Amino acid sequence: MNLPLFQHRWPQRLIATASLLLALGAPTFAQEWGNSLKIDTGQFASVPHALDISYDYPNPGTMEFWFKLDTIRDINHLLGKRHECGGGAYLYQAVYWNDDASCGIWGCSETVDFPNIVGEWHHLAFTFDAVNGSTIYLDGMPASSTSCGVWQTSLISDLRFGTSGPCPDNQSIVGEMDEIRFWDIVRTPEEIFANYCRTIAAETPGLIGYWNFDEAIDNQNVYDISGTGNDGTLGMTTAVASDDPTRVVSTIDDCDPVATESTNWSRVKGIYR
Ligand SMILES: [Ca+2]
Ligand SMILES: [Ca+2]
Repeated sequence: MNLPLFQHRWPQRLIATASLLLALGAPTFAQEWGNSLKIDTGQFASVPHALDISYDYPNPGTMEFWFKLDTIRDINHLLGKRHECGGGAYLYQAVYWNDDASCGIWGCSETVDFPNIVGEWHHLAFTFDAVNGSTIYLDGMPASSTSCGVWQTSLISDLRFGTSGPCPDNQSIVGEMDEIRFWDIVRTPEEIFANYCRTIAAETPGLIGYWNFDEAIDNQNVYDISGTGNDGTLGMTTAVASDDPTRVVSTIDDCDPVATESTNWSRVKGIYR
């Protein structure tokens, strides 16, 4: 009896896929991303000031995270540690505006142009080093590099996700964030590419902040699972309030680093044009 076509093909495909995975190391095509943080106007998560996530000059570092914007505003603050809104009153920030994504630590900033991203998940990574400069990565690929100037020290303010310091409500994002990781080392291009499509072990060396928002839906705490202990809250406090984002099932479900590389910035779903 002839088997249906798919029953013939699947074993071959599985063998081919397994061979490909072995050849490539261990890329991950499908991940369990748990929950993400869904942020609406005037909502954010807040992590109290701590020296180990301050990146005082000249400490090097890497920041990376996933985000999705459901509405594009003039200014969309993704995260930031700043004490005033506007000017250079920040220690570090990430923002999407004017069809560009920018990541910067004061004195050291990178921008990548990528328009038309409504409703799409993207990954940004930013590395900085007083000697070797900074680089921004979009969806695992380096996009821009430059040298760094001297940046701030001793700036005391909350770290916020979904907005930046006391910036007005109309500059917070309307969308989602997930899988925010801070490092006290400059991750290499190979490390960023190999890991942006996967969750990682909390004890990975150099990891100093890891917020994955996988707590229970009604938990007001935003735990730093890196072991550094920089836990935050939904909104300003653990009280239920209108500044609280909500948790939803994360939909980062199509990440494919092999496709990203092989098509050179053109992902499977045509995200990067
Ligand atoms: Ca998550
Ligand atoms: Ca709250």
